[in-house]
This record gives sequence, structure tokens and C-alpha cells, in this order.
Amino acid sequence: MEKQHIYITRKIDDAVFAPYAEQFEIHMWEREEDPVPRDILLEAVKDADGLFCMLSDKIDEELLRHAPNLKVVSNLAVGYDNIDLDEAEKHGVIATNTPDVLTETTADLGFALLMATARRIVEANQYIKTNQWQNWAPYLLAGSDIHHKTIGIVGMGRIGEAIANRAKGFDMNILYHNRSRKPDAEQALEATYVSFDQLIREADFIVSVVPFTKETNKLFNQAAFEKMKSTAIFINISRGATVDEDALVEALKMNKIKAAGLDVFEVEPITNEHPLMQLENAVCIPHIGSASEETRTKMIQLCMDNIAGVLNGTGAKTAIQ
Ligand code: 8YV
Repeated sequence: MEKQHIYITRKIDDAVFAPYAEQFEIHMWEREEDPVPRDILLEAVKDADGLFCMLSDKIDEELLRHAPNLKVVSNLAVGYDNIDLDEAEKHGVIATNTPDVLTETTADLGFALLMATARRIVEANQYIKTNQWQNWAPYLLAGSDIHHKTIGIVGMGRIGEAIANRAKGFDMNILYHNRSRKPDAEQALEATYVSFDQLIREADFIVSVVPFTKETNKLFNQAAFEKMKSTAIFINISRGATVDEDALVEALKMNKIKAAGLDVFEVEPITNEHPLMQLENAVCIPHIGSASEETRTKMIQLCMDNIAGVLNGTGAKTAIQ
């Protein structure tokens, strides 16, 4: 019997796939950093039964039309705004993602970004390495305290809760906003549910962990930044498109808010010509929320397990509901 085909849209260490090679025929785009060009992808999925993909791959009607044998798309991310779920369903394709395995790592990064931004770590690193440290001064690189401040978490899913857990360790007052209330989190983490409006007005740190949807498109817009405290620090580890970047640049430039820590951008990769890159009060990192070696290995493994499960008929571990 002919082996089923799996296509992988980035170069990933072959060793991961060795256990599956006997059972499946595996093809891979041979570059680690460049996404597979669309025309090559459309050609490659023609005889694919399983597709291992990532955020830079748009899984839409066009792609699904080109993939008559496709049974599963396995996204190397917990977010899946790159997948048209309705179209996948219409084409009988199961979509899977990688929840849970990346929760703690992404929360670590969120907190690292919050701390780096509050305590001006990036500026301080630059300061010392460019030999500017000639003297001590009382307010040299003075940042903002984190402990006992108010954190406002927008999106209280798994990662939001893991951030709240870290905030608890810093004796922070925890506010959250979510589509539905989370009584367990309220009890275990002493988190208080508030409206979005109250959260952005009262929080010292506003952390966006909200998935990107029609409703959250540019949720953080000019009106939202206007309502924040002038001392507020905005952290985004969800999706760039939840933010109106022009409004954010304006808010940072005019000191309407104090600083921002950003792991995600409207257009990725962002270039150094973007106005955000000129601002000292913006700490920017290249979408590395889940990028620890341990977690990426677990994500890749889970992606493969999901594909193999669907193709073997035992089912996906983490199908998107
Ligand atoms: C991904 C992410 O690793 O999981 C998500 O939704 O944004 C990251 O953890 C990254 O997007 C690569 O696909």
C-alpha cells in the first residue's frame, strides 16, 4: 500500500521525523527561516494527506482546493488565525494546534518582556556596552516598580492564567478581562474580573494575551491608549493585529503611556524602518513567545502526533474545537 504523504513547511531537524519515516512519506521545505513560497506550497499540497504548517502559511479555500487528499493541517502554534476553520470543515480537514505545551514558556516570556520594559534592561545593556557608564547618578536608568502594582490581563486563557500566577508571586494586584468570567482563576489567583474599560484605566501593566478575531482587531486603538495611565506599560504577546500600531507609536511618542514591550507586530517580520524601532520606550522582540528549545521540541512533537493520529485513524490529540 502506498504510504500517506506529509508536507512540512519549514526545515526541521530530520531526527524528529525518523520514527515516522517508515509509515509516511515526508517532504519538507528545505529552509529554516524562509517560509515556503505560495506557489510551491500549492503544488506541494496536491498529494499531501497531512500538512505541518505555521503562522506564516495561510490555510484558506485556495490552498484546500489544491489539496484534495488533505485530512489534517497541524499548526505549530496555539493561535490559528492563519487557518480558515470554516473552509477546513467544508473540505473535511481536521485542524490542530499546540496548546498547553507552550503555556508556561510563553508566560515566562511575557513576564520577561514586562520586566525588561519596566526596568529598562535593553536600554541599560546598550548604555553599558556603548561605554556611556562613566558615573553613578541617583536616577540613572530608573524604571518602574513591578511588585505591588496592578496588572491587567486581557484574555484569561491558559497563558493569561500562567501570567497571573507569576504576577501573584510579585504581590501584584491582578485585574483581568475575558469573554467569560473565570471563577477558578478568581479564587486561585485572586484575580478580579473587570470591564475592558476599567482594566485599561486602572492597570499599571496591561498585558494582551487575547486571540486575534474580528472582535479583537485593533482592540488597542487610539481611544484605548488615551484611557491608559501616562505611567502605564503595555505588553503584547498575542497578535500584532490586536493593536493599532500608528496609535501605539503616537501614544509612546507623546508619552501618553510610558512604554511598550512587544513580541508581535501587525506585519511580521517587522523591519527596522518601522517607527516603533526608533523609540527608546519600545522593547521589541521577534515573536519568540514559545521559543525555548524544550518547548519548541514539544510543539513539533505534538504537531507530528496530531498528524499521525488523524492519518492512522486514532484521532488528533489537540484538534481545534
Ligand atoms: C508560535 C505563537 O510558536 O503559539 C502561537 O500562537 O504565536 C507562537 O507560539 C509562533 O507563532 C510560530 O508559529
